This record gives sequence, C-alpha cells and structure tokens, in this order.
Amino acid sequence: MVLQFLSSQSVVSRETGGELGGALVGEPPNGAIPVWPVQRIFAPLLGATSAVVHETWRVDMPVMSGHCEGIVWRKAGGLLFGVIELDEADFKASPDCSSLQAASAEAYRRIFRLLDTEQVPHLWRVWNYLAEINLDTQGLERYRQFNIGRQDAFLEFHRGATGNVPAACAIGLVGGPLSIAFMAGETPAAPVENPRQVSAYNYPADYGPRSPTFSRAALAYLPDQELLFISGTASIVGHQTVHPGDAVGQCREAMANIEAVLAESKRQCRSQPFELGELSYRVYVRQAGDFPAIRETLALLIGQAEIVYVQADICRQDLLLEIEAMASHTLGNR
Ligand code: 3EB
Repeated sequence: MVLQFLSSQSVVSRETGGELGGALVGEPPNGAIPVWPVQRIFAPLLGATSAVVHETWRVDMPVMSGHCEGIVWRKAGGLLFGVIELDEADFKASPDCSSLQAASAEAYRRIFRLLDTEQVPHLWRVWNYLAEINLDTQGLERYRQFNIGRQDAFLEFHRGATGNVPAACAIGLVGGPLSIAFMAGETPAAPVENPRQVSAYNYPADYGPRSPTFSRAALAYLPDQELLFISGTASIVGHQTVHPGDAVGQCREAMANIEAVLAESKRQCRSQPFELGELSYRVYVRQAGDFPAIRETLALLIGQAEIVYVQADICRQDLLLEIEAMASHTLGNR
C-alpha cells in the first residue's frame, strides 16, 4: 500500500477512491465538504491564490469507514485517520477542571478507545486546534488546561506521557470547537527528539502544571514506505523562547531546530536521509504583518518547497510562528 499526501487549492469534495482523510484550511467553503474525515481549520491563509486549501491523504486500496463517539474515521492497510470535534460548552467546568480540560481528556479517551477497538493502537501524529489558546480562564492559560486533560488521558490509558509519544501540533484559532485529527498505525512509530531542545514532555513547571505530551518528530512505517512527521517547531532552545519580538530571528531558529531534527532522524531512518527541500510545510504565523519577512526568510532557507501559510496563534504568547513538516520515502524492500 502507498500513502499519498495531496494538497489542492481547488475544490475536491468528490470521492475518487482511496481517500483516508485530510484537512481543509482557510475560509469555510461554499460548496459541499468531503464525506471522508476532514479536519476543518478555519483560519486565514496568507499569500495564497485561493481562500481554502484541501489536503488529502490517499491510499491505493479500499478503505473502511466508521464513526464512533463523535469520531469520524477511515482505515486501510493498518492505518487509521480520524477527526473529532468537541464543543466545550458540552462539558461542565468545576473549580479544579475547566470545560476545556474536561473536553481535552474526553477527546483523547475516545481516541484511545477507538484505537484499541480497531487494533491500530499506535498514535503516530496528532493535530490539535483550540479556540483562544493563550487566554487565561480559571487562573490558567487555556493551552495549559489542554495539556492537563491530554496528559491525564495518556496516563489513564497506560500509554505513558514521556518517550514514546506522538508527533503533534497545538494551535490556537479565533473560535470553534476543540478539533483533533490523528493518524494511527498497527506498528509503533519511532519518536525523534531534538538535542537543541529539552523534550517537551520534560519541560519544567514554568510552562504549566503538566508538560505537553508530544515528540519532536516521528518516523512511521508502512510495508514499503517510511514517513517522517515533524511536529510544530518553534523558536525554542533548551526550554526557553529565543528572539522574542523578532519574527525573522524566530523563523531562522525554528529552521535550525528542524535541521537538528532532520539530523537526528538521519541516524534512525531506514531510507535515504530526509532533506529540507523535499518536505511539505505548514507555517503558522501569529501576526499577518510578519508574513512577508517570514516568507522571504524561508525562501532563502528552503527554496521551492511546498509551504502553506496560515494565520493562527501559537501556544506561547511570545512565539510568533511555528513550522511543521512531513515527507515520505519509498523503501526499497522488493
Ligand atoms: C513547543 O515546542 C512549541 O502541545 O502538542 C509544538 C508542537 C508545540 C506541539 C503540543 C506544542 C505542541 O513547545 C509548541
């Protein structure tokens, strides 16, 4: 089986076969949205010629569809892609647990139950979006509330919250539900960490009562394919934000981090080493005004790569951008 990632600025809501899932980034579309699991990321695109980008994961074999506890999912060849959207208003807050924390824990519990049932236990990559990520409510920033709920669910399902955790991103939107998309497999992914950064799951308590549960990158395997998922990567060295207020400085530092992750992945990967120029990128920019300088900086560093720019909030108030990326290699097994 071959897994393909496609990005399109034209409408692709008609099924042509093999669609596993995807994302729709930009303005809410006028037309129909696909019937396969699609994460809706309503945030302005920057520098794009269309108002919306459709990203699709496709395989060359029949897919199975299902829905369970609010998760819409599809599965093929030992691979499962799903999307869950939860409305925080459906979760009751208590003095020691905000509705976002409760919704986050519940979303992950449902995901873990589904993965156990469908026998694709290994979470490879998770895409997390929440409204007002930097807002303080009940005395705690919402991103930190999300981190408590997420970690609780990992521990409750005996998955551990360090080491073998998925690649991820956690991004703030203006409004909308808690939205989580995930890709999981029958076989475990190999986590990759960044020697320039403290592993996020070991961040000190200055960044919240519970550490974020994600790895810097993951190498995942299909029989004939090696996938590299690089998590949201920001201008953090050690555990500290560097270049506050300097979007170009943050952009260069984030790319230095991605290069460090690539160098680490080189030591672990089974195919040819992954290189900067072959990755597909999604870049989240906090302030639209920083976009031209960031685009220029990245053009010098990575040239002609495929880059989708999105205006969105990052999980620390002082971070101005975050860059995630992925790529796939064929394995020469046969
Ligand atoms: C960082 O390195 C920046 O909480 O899932 C990047 C990727 C970040 C994933 C997450 C957070 C997450 O800490 C923020």
